[in-house]
Amino acid sequence: MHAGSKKLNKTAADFFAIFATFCYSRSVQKKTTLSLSQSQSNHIILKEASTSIMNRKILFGLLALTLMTILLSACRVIDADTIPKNPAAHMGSAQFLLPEIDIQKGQKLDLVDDVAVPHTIKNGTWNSSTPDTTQEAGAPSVNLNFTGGDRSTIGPFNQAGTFKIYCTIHGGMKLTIVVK
Ligand SMILES: [Cu+2]
Repeated sequence: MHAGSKKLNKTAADFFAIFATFCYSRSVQKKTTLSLSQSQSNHIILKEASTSIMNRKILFGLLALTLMTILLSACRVIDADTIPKNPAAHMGSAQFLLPEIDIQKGQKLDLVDDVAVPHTIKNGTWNSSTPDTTQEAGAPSVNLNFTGGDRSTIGPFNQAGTFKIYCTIHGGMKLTIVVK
């Protein structure tokens, strides 16, 4: 690439900022002209005043445009793929869709109720038909009510290990969370 194409790479925001500065200095110039022409006819003063107002309008228009450009480029930078997402465990009508999920230490976990069925999720597990309410050492406390079609986040899981949560409503509905 030669120097010419590098110059063309100036962002739109830069361009508008320079243009806005230029317009502002022009409007200041007009103001000076205005005070000098006060001894002249009212007609000229009015004409100068309206030019000054017009310049100010252009200036504000350009400032708004610059702001929009900056905001739009900011939006482009923060694109959906770059936002860190929590891993998710999905729930059906009476079970977790997958019985186990692996996550990284320090991560949170989204629990997603995909159906119109309520679930109450707590620390513990099902040993056949008997609930075991043990909360492992280092496990974040979990006590959540889902009404159906909703989601919630648990954690962060700050210790490596195996942690279990279960649904108190549905026998056998449990999830093992392996934190690595
Ligand atoms: Cu349930």
